[in-house]
Amino acid sequence: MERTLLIVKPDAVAQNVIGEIIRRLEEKKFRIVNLKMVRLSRKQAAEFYAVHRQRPFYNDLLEFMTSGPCVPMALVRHNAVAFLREAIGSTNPEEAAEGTIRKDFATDIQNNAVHASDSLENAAREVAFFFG
Ligand code: FUP
Repeated sequence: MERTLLIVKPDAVAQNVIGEIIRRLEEKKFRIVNLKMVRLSRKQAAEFYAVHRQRPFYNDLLEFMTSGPCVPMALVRHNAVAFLREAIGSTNPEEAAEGTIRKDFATDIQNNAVHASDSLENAAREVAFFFG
């Protein structure tokens, strides 16, 4: 079993689809082992996305991630990291596969509904970031 992190981002919270996203994850046999609603500070968002600090979209990304509450959750499943990446779809919703969370709920590459850890190493870091 692996543990990974999903964040329902502020755009998806504003669309009232927290429950629908959780329903899809539970249907795919992810077990929620921790969950909360948080409004990230600028400092927290900057730390979470520090790997992107040199990228041109970094400032806009921080503005977006601090624009409203988000819902991080720790998920457990066999092959959780890869399965969750598949379930959310491509970063850019125009490239996301049918039936993925981003295909259905993302607006554009920034307002893309959810975050999911992209490796086991990042999953451990990101779960610890929110849940200690
Ligand atoms: P992902 O792992 O799919 O979330 O994608 P990345 O790690 O490449 O990007 C992290 C976040 O940066 C994305 F979710 C949204 C934002 N981003 C942009 O706003 N513009 C871009 O061109 C690329 C990423």
